[in-house]
Amino acid sequence: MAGQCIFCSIIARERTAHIVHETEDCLVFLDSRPLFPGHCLVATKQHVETLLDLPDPLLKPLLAAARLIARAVERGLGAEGSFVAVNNRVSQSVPHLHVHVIPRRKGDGLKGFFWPRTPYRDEKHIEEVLASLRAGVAAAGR
Ligand code: DGP
Repeated sequence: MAGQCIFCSIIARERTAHIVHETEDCLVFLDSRPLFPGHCLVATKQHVETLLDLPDPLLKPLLAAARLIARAVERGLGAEGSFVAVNNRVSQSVPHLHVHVIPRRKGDGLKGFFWPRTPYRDEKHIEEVLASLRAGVAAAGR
């Protein structure tokens, strides 16, 4: 699958991405079109198209990784909460199951399904956010 699927290519390290965290079954990386800095995608390493296709043994590992990252955005980035979402087919632009974990703050402007995209200022900004997220992952894992 790695040849055709962009997320399989990221998982195979054939395509670059800013990787936040890795577990046995999932890879967590920054969304290249973030709603807010720190917007993470938690993808299953196994190529599964939608949540509906997820094999039972991967349910817990996927949700556990999403929960870890939801904690990490609070502990690492100081988010007040998070929006955790999965698009299945409709509005799903990459047909490889991934959970969006989006840091939220009150009054951040995310209303309904109008999603303002907030690009990183530069590579340094990405590295700062990555470092904070990784620190959050370490703190959340304790
Ligand atoms: P969805 O629309 O739910 O399928 O979300 C797919 C997300 O994936 C979208 O917010 C942008 C992101 N994305 C697309 N291509 C790439 C890529 O090559 N690298 C990274 N890091 N993110 C990508």
